[in-house]
Amino acid sequence: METKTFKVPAIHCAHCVHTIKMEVGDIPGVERVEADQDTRMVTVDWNNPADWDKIRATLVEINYPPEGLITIS
Ligand SMILES: [Cu+2]
Repeated sequence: METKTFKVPAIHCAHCVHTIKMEVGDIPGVERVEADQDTRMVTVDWNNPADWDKIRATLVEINYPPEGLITIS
């Protein structure tokens, strides 16, 4: 299992948290999505066939891009 914790600056309310949990949670292989409305930190645990590229692409698509998008590998 892989895990990543990152900041999503666009989070501003419980609805944002819900959207991220639903959309990222729908990716096959994603095991857990935690998101905190106050810290704007998101933690995702995943196995195959999910990978960071898919998770990141989904977050960009729903307009919640991870902070430091370019440097996160
Ligand atoms: Cu919101």
